[in-house]
Amino acid sequence: MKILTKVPKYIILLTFFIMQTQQADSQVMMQNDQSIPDRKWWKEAVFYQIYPRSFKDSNGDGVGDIKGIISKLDYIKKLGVDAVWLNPIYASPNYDNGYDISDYQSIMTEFGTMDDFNKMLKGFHDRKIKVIMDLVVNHCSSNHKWFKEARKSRSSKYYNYFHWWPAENGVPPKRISFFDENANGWKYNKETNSYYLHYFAAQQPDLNWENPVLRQEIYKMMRFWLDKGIDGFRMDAIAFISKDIKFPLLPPEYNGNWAHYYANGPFLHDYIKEMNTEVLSKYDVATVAEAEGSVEKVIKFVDPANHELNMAYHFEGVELGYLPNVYKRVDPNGYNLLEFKHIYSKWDSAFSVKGWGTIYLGNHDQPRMLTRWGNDTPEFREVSSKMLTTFILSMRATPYYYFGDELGMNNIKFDKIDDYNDIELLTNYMQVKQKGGDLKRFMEDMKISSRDNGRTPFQWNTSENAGFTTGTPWLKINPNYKYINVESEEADSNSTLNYFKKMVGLRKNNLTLIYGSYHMVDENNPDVYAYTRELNGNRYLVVLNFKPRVSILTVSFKYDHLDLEINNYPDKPRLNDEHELILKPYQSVIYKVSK
Ligand code: ISL
Ligand code: CA
Repeated sequence: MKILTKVPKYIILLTFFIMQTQQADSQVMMQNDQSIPDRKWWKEAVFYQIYPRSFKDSNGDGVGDIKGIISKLDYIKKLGVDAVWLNPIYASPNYDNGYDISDYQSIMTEFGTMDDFNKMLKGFHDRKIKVIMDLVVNHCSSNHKWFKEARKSRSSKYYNYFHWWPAENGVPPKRISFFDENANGWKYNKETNSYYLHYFAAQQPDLNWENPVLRQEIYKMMRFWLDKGIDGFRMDAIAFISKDIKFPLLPPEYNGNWAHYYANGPFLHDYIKEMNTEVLSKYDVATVAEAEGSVEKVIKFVDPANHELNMAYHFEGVELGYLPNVYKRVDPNGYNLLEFKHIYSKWDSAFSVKGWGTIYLGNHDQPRMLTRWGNDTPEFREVSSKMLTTFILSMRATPYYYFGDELGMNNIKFDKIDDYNDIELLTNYMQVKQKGGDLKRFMEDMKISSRDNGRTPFQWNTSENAGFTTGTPWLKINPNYKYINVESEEADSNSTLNYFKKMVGLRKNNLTLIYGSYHMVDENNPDVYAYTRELNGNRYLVVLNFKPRVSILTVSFKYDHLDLEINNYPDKPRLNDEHELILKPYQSVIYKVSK
């Protein structure tokens, strides 16, 4: 105090000023850190996936639509997310809910008009939210003009837009369809006396990428959307576009895993490179591949040296815990957390060398993440949902967060087959039935794994039909909307919704959580997934208890060096003298490590 009084006032003020500026500088430097190579908006963004059919219905027909999305733009903005991915909104007869496109350049009648689309895009952009759209070009709809013409005659100029097997060559070599009640990937077409290929439903004929004219049509269509100002594409089933068109017999080693055989065909990367040269390289947009297969195969899409796409997602994580050779039957013993940790660490390290990854647990092809990876019983619903959110938003990869997961929505678990809508489920049901299989068992399995669990309408409030529609919803609404809904959760500071917003804020304000290196802590711990994220001297410790019981993590940090940033419980975990951090069931915390 004495010394201070002797120092002239202006020096004190100056010192104070310098200290303030330094502090501010270090914060700005943190955000504009030059030492991070290759910063990109799409690496730093949190993506929010919207399944438009189930988000918000504006006209009472029971189907979500674009005007519905427009009416909820402020909700999306308040989440703090930077970008949205919209599932297909193009004209479609909806055998596979928009993944069967009959006109790539018009809007599905049920969803609205091009004018609505333009307004929606502007609405997002006015709020500084980017929009990426689904690009579904492995197949189109059998109602597309191309296919309607092609199937009339072998001499149609569109015939060669598709893959055919002439009947004079006999029955085509076996190809299994993912969505066909006879599991047959070929369908006979009388007018041309040939079979067309469909890896997905018979209403989804595969496009022939060998044909350069078809490829140019696709590129033209992509430019149409990019010129409108959309910010990128999520490329559906993109690994399947190139095929061995000699259609050899299926190698026996792929028995049960046709997807691996069908994917990554001989010219796949030539086509994507061409797409990049002709279209993508001309725009500053984000692209994400729905990839398939091993690290080596997936990495090819995103290796910057290849000039193809920006990001890819893998299936290894979400496929964990299914029993082999049975259709999507979750192992009753649950999944092994050590394997889970191993898979996500493996992919993190692959993408840390080349390209950039994505992280997700839920999407429109998955059941609700809470039911599948957390615990949807009343006791653990909220904590386990927050724990999974913490995981998705603290990894080194772009998060693709599925709408409704921020509310802690869970599987609806239908009892009756009539309640289901999904073509995949319905065709699988028929297959089990035809083979005289155990339908009861199938229905039980589907309560956990079916895609419709992730597609039930969004829960806005406690009014009838959850405020989603004034009509009859296209798919039943989970009756728990009475307490799991936006309105109730906005009012509750402790809700999963408010936790999500907080976690988004934490990620976005810390480049360390985006770009920082990743190292597992107590790697062989079978109950707790913990890792550090570190960048330029900043370090975070993420701790996730994946179990419905008290679990212990061994750490080497001193407790007074750990500053709590976020916690899904009111109580802090206790650290004992044995360096053990004691976590409540599903407890998740993030600490800033100060030394
Ligand atoms: O959903 C799956 C398994 O349940 C996957 O095998 C899925 O079919 C595959 O990932 C391709 O998915 C994409 O294309 C399909 C469509 O049904 C999916 O919704 C889409 O994400 C066909 O267009
Ligand atoms: Ca509607």
